[in-house]
Amino acid sequence: MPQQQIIRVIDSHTGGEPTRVVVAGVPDLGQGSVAEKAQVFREKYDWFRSSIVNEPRGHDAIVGALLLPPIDPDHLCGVIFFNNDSTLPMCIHGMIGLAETLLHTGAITGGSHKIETPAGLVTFTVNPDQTVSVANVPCYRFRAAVTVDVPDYGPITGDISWGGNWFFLIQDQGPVVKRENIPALLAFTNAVKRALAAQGITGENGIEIDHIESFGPPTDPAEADSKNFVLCPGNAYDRSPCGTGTSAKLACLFADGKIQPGQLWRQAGILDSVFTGAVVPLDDTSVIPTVSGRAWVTGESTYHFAEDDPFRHGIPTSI
Ligand code: PYC
Repeated sequence: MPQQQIIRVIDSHTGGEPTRVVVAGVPDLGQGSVAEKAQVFREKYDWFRSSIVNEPRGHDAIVGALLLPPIDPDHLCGVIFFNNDSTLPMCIHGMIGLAETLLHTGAITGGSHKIETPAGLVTFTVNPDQTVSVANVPCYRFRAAVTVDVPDYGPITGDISWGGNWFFLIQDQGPVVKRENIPALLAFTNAVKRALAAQGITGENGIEIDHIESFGPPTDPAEADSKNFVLCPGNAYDRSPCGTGTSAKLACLFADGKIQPGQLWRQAGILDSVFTGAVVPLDDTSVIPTVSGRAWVTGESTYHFAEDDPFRHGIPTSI
């Protein structure tokens, strides 16, 4: 990396799930679309990704966000989300964290803003109660009631849905969705993910299903309609209810006629933090979900890269 490059980040969490926005020192990713820039980032700057989110500066749950200039001047910015594994097409907890970060720096004072992501254009809106609502990309259920044989668990049936990432959604199967069961839920969802890959069950166009979402009853039905546990790529679990996972769920609920346009769904995560969501139908197959939650800024850092630090570019997750 260039000697003088200063990398500055701002940390936040959304419902318990951390976001680290890189506000200075973003590498030059060329002139392409955000999806093309994400490709350049994966091919040429994996050391940068690892430096930001992996230990010793980070940990498995952190989602990083690269702030990019917008391609369309009517949009606020572009963003590439990334984690301990690679880049993510979209991330709603991260988008809420980004909005809170931009409020914190004074880059915005409120309002609605269009943001370019590899998955497409999304809009966030800062609400008077300090929550942020994210109108997501079009989401849809790809396949319903798909059964996969999971070694040690038996047949497990779920829906495959696009919520900005690919999800396999499982209802009331496997370990009970509660905090004490996190190790058991990690083992179960990893086994499902491996079985899907081994049995060739994918998202549309053969794309890997890299998020597994297990649902059960909420801890308190007065607070939420459902509780989830979400396995993300890189063997991390989402501390929040996962906004793209909530979008995938909303697409399934709508396809099943279980929610109507505009009807509020309250999705709790494994820590019982809640995202609310609703859909607007787009066409026969897809909906635009809007998901709302709250983020808090937790810190700001300037990173140092000593030449003789063997772990200046992070410790790869596979170690
Ligand atoms: O909130 O969409 C989300 C998300 C994806 C991965 C982690 N969080």
